[in-house]
Amino acid sequence: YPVEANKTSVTCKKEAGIQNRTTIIETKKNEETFPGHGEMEQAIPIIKVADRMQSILLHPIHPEIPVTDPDAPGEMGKPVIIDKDKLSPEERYRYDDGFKRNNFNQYASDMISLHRSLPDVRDPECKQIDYLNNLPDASVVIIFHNEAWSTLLRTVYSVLDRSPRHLLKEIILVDDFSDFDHLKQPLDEYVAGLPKVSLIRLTERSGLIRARIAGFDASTGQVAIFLDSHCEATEGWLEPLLDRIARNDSTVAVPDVNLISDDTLEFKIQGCSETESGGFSWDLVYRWHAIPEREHRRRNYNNCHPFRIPTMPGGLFAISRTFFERIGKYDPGFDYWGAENLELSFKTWMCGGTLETIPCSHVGHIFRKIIPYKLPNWYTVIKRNNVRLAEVWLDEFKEYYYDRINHNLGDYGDVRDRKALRERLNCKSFRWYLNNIYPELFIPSESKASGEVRNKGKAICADVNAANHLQSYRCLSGSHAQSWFLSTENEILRDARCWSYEEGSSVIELYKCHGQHGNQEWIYADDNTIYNPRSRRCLEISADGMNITANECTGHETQKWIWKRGPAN
Ligand code: LR7
Ligand code: MN
Repeated sequence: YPVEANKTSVTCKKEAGIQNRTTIIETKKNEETFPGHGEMEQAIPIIKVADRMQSILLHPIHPEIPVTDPDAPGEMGKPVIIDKDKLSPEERYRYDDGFKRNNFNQYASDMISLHRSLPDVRDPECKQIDYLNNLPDASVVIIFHNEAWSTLLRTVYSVLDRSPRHLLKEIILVDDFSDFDHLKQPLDEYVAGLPKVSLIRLTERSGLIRARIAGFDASTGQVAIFLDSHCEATEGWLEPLLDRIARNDSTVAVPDVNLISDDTLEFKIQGCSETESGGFSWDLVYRWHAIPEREHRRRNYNNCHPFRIPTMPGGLFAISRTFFERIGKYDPGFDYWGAENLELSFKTWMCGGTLETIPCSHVGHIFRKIIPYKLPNWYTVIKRNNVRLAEVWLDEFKEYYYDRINHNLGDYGDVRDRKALRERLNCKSFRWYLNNIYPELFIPSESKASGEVRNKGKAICADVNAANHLQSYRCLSGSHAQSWFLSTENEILRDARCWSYEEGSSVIELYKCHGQHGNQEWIYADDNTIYNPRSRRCLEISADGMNITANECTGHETQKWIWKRGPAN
């Protein structure tokens, strides 16, 4: 690690790596094999192939850190492309098994060095910034449940290799009661040999929220930084986060998250949050959206400057120990997964803090479509967490969420402690949060019309199919799939997804609302037509009642629509 953090130590690895290419100091064999990997023993042949390519080079800045061969798989964040058909039956089994266990390509991950190099994705301006000299130190808390060996250890090494020594107090791994063999004794032994790393074992499955609390409670750094167990921190990731907290200890700092492909492990330069802000919809799902103009203006259109976000994705952030304690960490009643990111976001803002994304700090995260591990019942778990969240923080706005769950709250336990905490902290109202921090959020009561959209002639409603296209379906009163809102901006939407006319077709797609009118503007006229001015098309049901599309306006009955609650009735 660097002995001291100063601007010049944060050199672009790409250039430096090339300069030092020839400085081979030793060739370590099996540096990164899976120690005692049990039933995963078959992994070793492939790892050896990777090792053979990994002549260990001298790190350009910190000679004690091994640098891998620039041509080894995945170096510089390049994709690992595997032709599955060319694999032997055993290898193909390993490939499929790895995917099944993780919902990402473990086989590809296992081929990549645990110290792989990454592109320097920072804006050049980031390297000119002077960070404070006496930054607080950080404890990095990495929680995991049944994580793959290579992704977990690559997360750890990315932090060890790329954090200034004096700023990294420790790394705390928290095992949330995993049952994979490689995470048992082999991990104990491996971690024993790593500097600054310790491992906590939870004795029952606690879920990610209580696992993070346990990791935090065991940590001692002035700042706690939480990471998922399949991340890769990039050069210079740490200082920008700590700097914000050093300047204001109630700032919660979120790095700019780069996408790592679940298939090729490619480290994508265009991360999803690169230019995006965070919000939520009334089903209490986190949503990405464009940084609003008011925020661009506030920071003088400087893309390197931190920007304020109404909510955070949840997995990756830095927070001061005192602030996290003051605002009551997380609700320890949250089980398994979900709601904690919105809870922390709401209370940060409502109880006197600031939540922002730091564009100069980049950390990669493997995004997967579906989580691979077991939850007792996905819907019930998330609903329970969300109801706890709504009861404590949403005030009268909780009813919008309850509409989404048919007012069937279920057993959500006791939230009196959490309400008392909010009282004690004297936090502001949710209305204040919406007005001041998230004015872009669509408020259902402000809609011009809502409910089902029924064709006047036929008793058929606007519904949505699996491809996210509008379809016709018999009206099912009260079904969420048929429940829409007409906003004051003339969007027709639900859960941050707007009816979007697809240029060059007649299909209407349900797509992220962009707030720019155009293909998402629908005028509900006095003659009961629903009209998109840009395409000059009207919503129409086909003569046989089978399809809903946007076509040339004719004024026929097939183009007349009645809102359940709306201006026309
Ligand atoms: O029961 C569990 N116990 C755990 O320890 C379930 C999960 N976990 C661990 C798991 O191993 C992982 O390290 O918790 C972490 C998060 O679980 P993931 O990776 O399966 O979740 P995710 O990345 O799909 O989910 C996102 O939303 C979650 C809501 O509760 C959490 O906030 C996750 O941290 C969050 N991930 C991110 O925000 C990653 C960055 C996205 C961006 C940008
Ligand atoms: Mn994750």
